[in-house]
Amino acid sequence: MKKNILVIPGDGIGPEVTAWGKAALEQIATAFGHEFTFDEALMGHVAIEATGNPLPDETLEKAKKSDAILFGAVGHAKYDNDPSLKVRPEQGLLKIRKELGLFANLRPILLFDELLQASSIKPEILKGTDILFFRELTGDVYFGKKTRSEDRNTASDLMIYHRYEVERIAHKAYQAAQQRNKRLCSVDKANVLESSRLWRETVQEIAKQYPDVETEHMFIDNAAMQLIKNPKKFDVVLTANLFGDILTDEASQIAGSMGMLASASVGELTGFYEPIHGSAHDIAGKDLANPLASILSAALLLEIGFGLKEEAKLLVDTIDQVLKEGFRTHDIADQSTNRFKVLGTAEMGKLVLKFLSQ
Ligand code: GGG
Repeated sequence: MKKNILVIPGDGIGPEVTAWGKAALEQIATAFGHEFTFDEALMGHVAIEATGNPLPDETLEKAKKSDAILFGAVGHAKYDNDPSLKVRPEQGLLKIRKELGLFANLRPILLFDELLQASSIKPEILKGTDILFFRELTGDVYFGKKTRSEDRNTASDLMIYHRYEVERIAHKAYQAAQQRNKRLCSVDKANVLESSRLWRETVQEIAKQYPDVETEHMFIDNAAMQLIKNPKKFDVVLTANLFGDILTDEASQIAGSMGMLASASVGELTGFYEPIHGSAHDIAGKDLANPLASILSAALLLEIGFGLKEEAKLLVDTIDQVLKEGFRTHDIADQSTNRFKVLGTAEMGKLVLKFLSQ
């Protein structure tokens, strides 16, 4: 198979981890006889520094022409500490999602048995958990009108959803549920928010087309609690942009760490694959980041982007093997025991490639 992949490393730990996602794709291409060519582009703080724009036109053009995008992260401490800055790294990410029509962000909560102990939740509660989140990506407060009063003392972000936005992601989530355990939980705040009432009534309509899937509606506050109390109750979770962002960070603790979760954003144009973690600038350049979420993002790119199931499974199985042999990055190493061999970013990346070639 011949494919052209655009790599956007971004900011902070983005470049450190994306290097290993890309290396894994190169090794898979060699092993299976595929021809993957790679190009690179700027986005986020690095793009602002180089061009003044968090999403340069050149990046967007390359993105539209490529067959898949492997992305790292955006963000920088400078902007976190100064909310008055108008041009911000995250604007690049939001704009590329909008421009590529990437309305569905799939976030699998993949729990490796070896990492049951890495979570602060009891292993017996976690074991067997397998959740696929569908986070809506082109609506909500992210894209609604933002205002600030003249005296700067009042601010608003408009939470806005259109019926078609809910419909299109609901179809994708139901279709995924049909291929899994046929259970879908739609998460909203319909007791308070009008946009959530539209969300719920739209999902109720779409549900009629999927009678084989059991539908449940849950308020976000209850979902946040159930995720910790009884994560096995979930199969496919369908939710809005902001709720999905928050719930999946919470769910990363089921998988052991933010450094273990990958995501796939799909929609109208090129698919976009990235770890769910941000730029983590506090650990950038220190060889402390976990490259496994980027390698798992590469696996999603192969499976969802190119339909290469066997290749994707090999990457996931290889990570499982590495973990079974006791290798860990700092974020997933249980500090109370010296049972594990704790590795830096580069050592972990190299080890995955070594196991992959065996
Ligand atoms: N790899 C994910 C990433 O870079 N996240 C940073 C971020 O600002 N994301 C905005 C959002 O998805 O809500």
